[in-house]
Amino acid sequence: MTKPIYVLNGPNLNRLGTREPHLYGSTTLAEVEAMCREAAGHGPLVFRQSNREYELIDWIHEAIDNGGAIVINPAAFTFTSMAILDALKMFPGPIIELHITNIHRREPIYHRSFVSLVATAVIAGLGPRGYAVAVAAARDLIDSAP
Ligand code: DHK
Repeated sequence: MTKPIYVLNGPNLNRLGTREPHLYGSTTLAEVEAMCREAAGHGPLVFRQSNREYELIDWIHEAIDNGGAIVINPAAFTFTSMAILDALKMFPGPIIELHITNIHRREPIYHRSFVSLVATAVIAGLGPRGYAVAVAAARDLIDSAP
């Protein structure tokens, strides 16, 4: 049984489509989910968003027990949450950190990611299409694992 890719999204991403479109574009979160499911092909995929840190941590724990890979856009928790970092440290599979924007080209407050300390890879600045790239890469990493 192929383990699912967990695509987890942090705070305010539920507002994609109307949230600062000059930064995040006009693609909605539902459209991002559809892009992820298409990129996953017939593979299982869990796609969730929360504005609550504890929920993201609970879902990471679920992925620890059931998931094959994590694609995570922690949004603002990227820069603040040691709790999410500590949870991700327990995950045995590949972790791809995903940001719609190039966080390194933004204000300095966006330059230091806790999640990058544990991520297998970081994708930042591709816009919403970055999710599809991340899911396809996660699928390959799962399939090529020894
Ligand atoms: C999304 C957010 O909500 C911001 O807090 C991050 C990230 C950037 C993104 O580019 O997807 O700073």
